[in-house]
Amino acid sequence: MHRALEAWVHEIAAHTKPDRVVWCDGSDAENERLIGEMLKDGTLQRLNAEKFPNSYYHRSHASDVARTEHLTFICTEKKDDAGPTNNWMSPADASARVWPLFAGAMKGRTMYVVPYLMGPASSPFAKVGVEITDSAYVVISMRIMTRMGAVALNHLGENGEFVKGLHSLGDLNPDRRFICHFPERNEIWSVGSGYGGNALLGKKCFALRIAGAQARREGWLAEHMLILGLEDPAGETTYVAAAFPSACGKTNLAMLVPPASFWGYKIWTVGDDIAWLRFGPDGRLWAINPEAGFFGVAPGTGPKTNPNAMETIRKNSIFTNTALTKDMCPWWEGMESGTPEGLTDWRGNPYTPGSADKAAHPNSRFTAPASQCPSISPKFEDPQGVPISAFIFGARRGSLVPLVYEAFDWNHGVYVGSSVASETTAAATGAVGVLRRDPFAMLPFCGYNMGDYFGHWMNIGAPGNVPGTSTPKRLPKIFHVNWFRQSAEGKFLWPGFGENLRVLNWILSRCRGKGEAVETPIGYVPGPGGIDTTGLSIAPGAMEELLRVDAKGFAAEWPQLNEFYAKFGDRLPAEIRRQHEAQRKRLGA
Ligand code: OXD
Ligand code: MN
Repeated sequence: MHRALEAWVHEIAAHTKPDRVVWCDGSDAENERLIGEMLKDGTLQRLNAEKFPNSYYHRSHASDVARTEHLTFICTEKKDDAGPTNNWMSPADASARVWPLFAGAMKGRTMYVVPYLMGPASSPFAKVGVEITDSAYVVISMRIMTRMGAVALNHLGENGEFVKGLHSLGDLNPDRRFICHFPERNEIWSVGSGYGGNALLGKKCFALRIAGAQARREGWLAEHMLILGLEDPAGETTYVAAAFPSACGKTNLAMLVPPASFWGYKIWTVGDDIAWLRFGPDGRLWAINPEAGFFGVAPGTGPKTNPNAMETIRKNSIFTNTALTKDMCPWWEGMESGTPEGLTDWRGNPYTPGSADKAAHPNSRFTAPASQCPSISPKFEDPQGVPISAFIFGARRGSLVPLVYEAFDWNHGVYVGSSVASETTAAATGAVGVLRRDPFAMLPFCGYNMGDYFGHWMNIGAPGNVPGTSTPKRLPKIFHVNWFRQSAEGKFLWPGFGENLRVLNWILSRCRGKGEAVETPIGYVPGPGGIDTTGLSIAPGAMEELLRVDAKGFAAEWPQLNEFYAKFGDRLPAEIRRQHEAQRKRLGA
């Protein structure tokens, strides 16, 4: 037994006063027992056993359907260490305001102790977390999303380090909802929400906010990035990691099916949301996906947009806040053409086709084991991960930002990542479609001062050898993409989905020292013919428009970006300032 773990579990039980404490082992029998209990009490409904075997439906409280960024706090001793982009609460205030919400919160409930491992079982990069929760839905979801139970306790041993995560549904009242992170003591408190990003503490809370702070201390990276391998017809696979804001298509890109004209190419999925990266013995950055499952946005996922996801979710999956068909199958907008009769909407009401409301909540989700994905990479369980050749930053921008461009070098690429702005989506509570700065797609997930985070990225790429070795660094190239450019009439200019391979292929050739490129004030864009358009149906002139760099438009945004950087005061790295000034000059602003 691990004494510190046992002591913590006793402390939490004494405070939350559950009727019983259950240590979860992650076994099939335990999973079946929990599912049986939830079917009885109505937390879950069994889905059509023929079409979706061993799959379940869950409807969350209508006020608890997305991450609540305004209720998410970084609790560092000093406010400046949380930085201007995070909500801050001092640990003392958290003890006074949030800890009492846990007092007696588990009376009449079961307290589950959920040990889990982030990363492949034998990976030296894997880390252990333990989540204490009073939600059985959280337990069965953690079993899909992480390596849960005995495997984590084995990894922990008698003295290993672990991240403490305390979660209670509380009374689900948003007025008493807090998601608090203590990066200085590797601890998370979450109360008042059962929604994935707030309640499955291994994901955003640990693997990004807490691990991000650990990564800075220990010299590695914890990023909001998918990882994919692109295999060419010669059988060579090149891996890239790509950061996009929530609900901007990371899962679709990670599972992309190449267009017919790209015969012999194949995409291998390593991860769809989170990457942990470290220097390997060859000086390259190697990435693992710390997760074991996909918690994907359902609406828009269909046989055309993401056939691999549709295959992945056919069994052993959980669906949350989608609609339901008459024959108990999950349904959402974009799953198929047309709307079937007899749907029940995500709130549990009969749905009238053609109604202005959506049948599925726009942030409804599937939770499915990664191992079921037809494109899952043979390297998914590789303890060392995969070597990354390119970082890609993406954004949802209806205008201005070209389809793809390449940064001049590492420092410029870090500047590009730091300047990302994107239109907001339904993945977080609040207005949708509003442009906001979302550096590295990490705005909601950076567990410390984002100025220091930019500095950490600069340090990772600082000239010289891998720290502590005589191996020169071999850094990935850095790119920016935007699949979401629209015409004046509001039509998407780029078809996206499988066709994005054409862009990835240009990126791949640049990584191999090939590929036509033209220098512009913001970076290199593909030269004429740089992107293979064989078999692509696209409006005349669209390709030119997609690759056009509107220097005046970028110059007009420069002051707004300047204001954003000013927020960081002296925590903004001098090199970001220097890059920003150089960009101004190049833009002629
Ligand atoms: C997610 C998110 O769930 O980014 O991955 O919100
Ligand atoms: Mn995400």
